[in-house]
Amino acid sequence: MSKLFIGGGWQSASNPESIPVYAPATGEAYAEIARGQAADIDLAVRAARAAVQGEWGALSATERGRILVRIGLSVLDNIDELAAIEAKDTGKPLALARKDMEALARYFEFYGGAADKLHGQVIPYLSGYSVNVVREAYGVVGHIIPWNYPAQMLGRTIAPALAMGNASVVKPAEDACMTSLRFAELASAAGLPAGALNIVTGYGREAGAALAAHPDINLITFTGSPQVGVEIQTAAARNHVKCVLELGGKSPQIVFADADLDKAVPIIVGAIIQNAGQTCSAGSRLLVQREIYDQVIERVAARFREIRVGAPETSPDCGPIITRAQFERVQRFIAEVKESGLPVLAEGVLDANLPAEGYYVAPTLFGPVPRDHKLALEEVFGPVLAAMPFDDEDDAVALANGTEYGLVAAIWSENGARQQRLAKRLEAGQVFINCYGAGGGVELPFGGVRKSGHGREKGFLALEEFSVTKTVVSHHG
Ligand code: TXE
Repeated sequence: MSKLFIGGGWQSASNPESIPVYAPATGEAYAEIARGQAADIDLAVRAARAAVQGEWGALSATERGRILVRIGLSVLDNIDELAAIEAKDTGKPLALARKDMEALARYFEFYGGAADKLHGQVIPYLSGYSVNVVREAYGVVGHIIPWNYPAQMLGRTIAPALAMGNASVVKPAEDACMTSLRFAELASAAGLPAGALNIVTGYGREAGAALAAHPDINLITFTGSPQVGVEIQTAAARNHVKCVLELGGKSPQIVFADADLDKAVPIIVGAIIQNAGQTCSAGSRLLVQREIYDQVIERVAARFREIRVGAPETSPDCGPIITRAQFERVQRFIAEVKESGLPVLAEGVLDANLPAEGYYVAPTLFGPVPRDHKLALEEVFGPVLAAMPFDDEDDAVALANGTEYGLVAAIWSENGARQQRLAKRLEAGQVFINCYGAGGGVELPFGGVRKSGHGREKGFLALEEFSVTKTVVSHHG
């Protein structure tokens, strides 16, 4: 589909050139998408503005919510088709793609139901005055989303924005955007008015940069790399536009000597190999109390050796990396770590029958990783786990907080008082105790601190993030 979805229908891009789409499982180019430009972004922003000022903006919150719920149901009605598109486009296991579609539907169900439930405030004030604080849509929201969970990210960012009455212009990642295009059609058929959702495919430096710098957007949300996050925030600042940024992490999984290892070990491994490690909240650092370090490593290593890497339809534990460029980046990172002399504690085995042109990486466990090593500090965005021993609670906290990131952290311990102490001291947007990710619940506010970004998506807090208050003061005395 090399067209753009603008103003409720398909439009040709201003530039006739297209971008090839590759299947990560085989390396085959199987489709093309439009290469949107600044002119197309401008058209989409105008369509979104017209929607806010027209039919979409005139709906009540309840009516908006009802449309969102219908969109969620339509996703479920078409789940097999959408999951197949997503699995081919991203290479992720079909079962994971299906879960992503369930999450996409759930975002619309949750925010559809919530659309009319964020109420204002009445503030007691001087006699003769009444003060109401009301919540309103920002207007036009720009969404720049990545390729690792294309459908989930779409739902996460546009469902709360639409629930609050904003209109959205989405620039999906050029590496994976096929589901967002099919989704736009489904949303429109489910009753979403023209212009409320616009999708402009294209490169980040072209369409993405044009969206971030557009003077007529009121809010921009971005999930992606910290470097691009800075560029987007800088562009938005020139127009005094608010930014919500989610920029990844180097999240610690902290295992104390009193942890239930039978429960912990499979979850620890799952938290780094899910989606081939291409998850912003991947548990990429394994911090283990020294007295059980060898025991934990032995068990985690045994599981690493059993990981099955494969194409989406083979029900693997771990699929390929998204693109040739990312594949080479991850391979290079692993090679550099090996060259630095760090011991490989376990390496997954790649089946000889895997398609030769697919982007498959063997999951790798390294340790003990020195605290100042690149692998201890930098996001790999691949199935690579860095193991490190620690001595006591203070040491665990120092190590856990010792990177520039702060997205997620997990504590494995049976000691309730310790769980609470640690939860307080860890610098992260989400802390999990004796679990990790917990199903990624739509209800759970998500976002980071420091280099992981700012602003919150998911949960009820996203409704506040995507709306703005107005204080109305009237004098009647
Ligand atoms: O990200 P980019 P890339 C991290 C992860 C990964 C690294 C590079 O560490 O290895 O980033 O991935 C758009 N103006 N994450 O290169 O470039 C781009 O088109 C406006 C973490 O894919 O940040 C895409 O839609 N937009 C992460 C989106 O930004 C621009 C998920 C993300 O691409 C742009 C992905 C520009 N100048 C990568 N340049 C997470 N937090 O989950 C690019 N884009």
